[in-house]
Amino acid sequence: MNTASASDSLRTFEAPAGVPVVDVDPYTDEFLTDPYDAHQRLREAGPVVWIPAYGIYACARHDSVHAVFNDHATYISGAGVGLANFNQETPFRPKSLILEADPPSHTKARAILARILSPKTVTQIRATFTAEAESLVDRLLVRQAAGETIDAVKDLSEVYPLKVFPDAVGVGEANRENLLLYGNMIFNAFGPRNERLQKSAELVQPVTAWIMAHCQRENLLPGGFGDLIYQAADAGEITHAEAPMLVRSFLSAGVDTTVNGIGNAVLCLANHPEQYALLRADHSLARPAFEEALRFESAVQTFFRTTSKDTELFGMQIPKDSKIVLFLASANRDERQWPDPDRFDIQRRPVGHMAFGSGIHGCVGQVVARLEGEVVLAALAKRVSRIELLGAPKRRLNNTLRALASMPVRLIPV
Ligand code: OVV
Repeated sequence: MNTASASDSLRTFEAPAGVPVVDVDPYTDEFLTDPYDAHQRLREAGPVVWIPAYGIYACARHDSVHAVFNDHATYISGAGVGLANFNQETPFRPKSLILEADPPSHTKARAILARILSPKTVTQIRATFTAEAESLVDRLLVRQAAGETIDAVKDLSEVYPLKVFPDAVGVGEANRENLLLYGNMIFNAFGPRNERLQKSAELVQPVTAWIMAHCQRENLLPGGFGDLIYQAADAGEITHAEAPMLVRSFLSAGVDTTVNGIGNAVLCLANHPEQYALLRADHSLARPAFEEALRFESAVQTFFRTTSKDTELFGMQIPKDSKIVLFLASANRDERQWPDPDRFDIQRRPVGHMAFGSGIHGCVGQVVARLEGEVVLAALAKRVSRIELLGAPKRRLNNTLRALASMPVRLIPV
């Protein structure tokens, strides 16, 4: 049992010999609000450390996070990529055929999703995604001119992915905000069964049937990403029973990630006006700016692996069936990897960042995610000379995501 929370006082787990102990709880409000000092403590303690509150190993350095991601035979995903060990407890929903799977079954699912979310697809959707970003920013400027206060989260970073991604998957217009409730719950569920998960599960409960219905072929428009999954089933690549499960992966992973990737990027640019000025002067920086925002404020903060055998990692002995949490956001601020890591610098080109993971499970949707980020930032750069925060942005605390609830802004038109 490793689902105890740190508030179950005294119920901590004995440290394995020789592994540095770091007494943090990565799921408190304080940690999630500002994780960066704790990340540094975790990194300084060593490449592999022990978190007693949950009885788990942790990697917070770039080299150790990279090493675990790139040894998928030792560090498996099939026992879950959150705190829960599916070898010891039943998953709260049927396992994802791609996220919570290992080769060879993972390989088959991955090939289908990689083909659907390919660079060729991006060339086909780019013009539409660009036009939607530009028309959204135009409409925001009109509303603002009419006296409205614009919320860069509610009116931009949530609206844009909820328009373009479900359109591309082939989900109808009605009730798409259900996807936000679902994503919030899914990413909370990678953490402990705390109050945060409980509340998000209650909120999503009434819309679970809607989510599952939209994994079915009859509710997916012909030619969209969802329909393409069913075409792969028609072609015999997967069974027709597996098809809705792969559509579920689109609906789970494709919205709340980009919502917060874009939200965090806009916040970074609002907080660093000199960097926004560089983007304004050279719109081709939209893509590297989004990439740097992913490094600086990684939307997905953590994923776990489980050891498939007794192993050794950076000199530390780790027994079979141990859980290891990987702090992607900390790897992305590792001073051993990045010069001046706490500086947001859109000219950096942070190749090798861990925000999309690495190895065989590296984000299969990353070309679409990057497209969304790029075209939103480029649309802002074209039409907005400055982004002013009108008040403190509010976070939406999530066990896994670095998420925002609201960000009132003034967009100064060009
Ligand atoms: C990367 C990711 C996050 C959440 C859910 C899934 C994948 C899935 O495959 O369901």
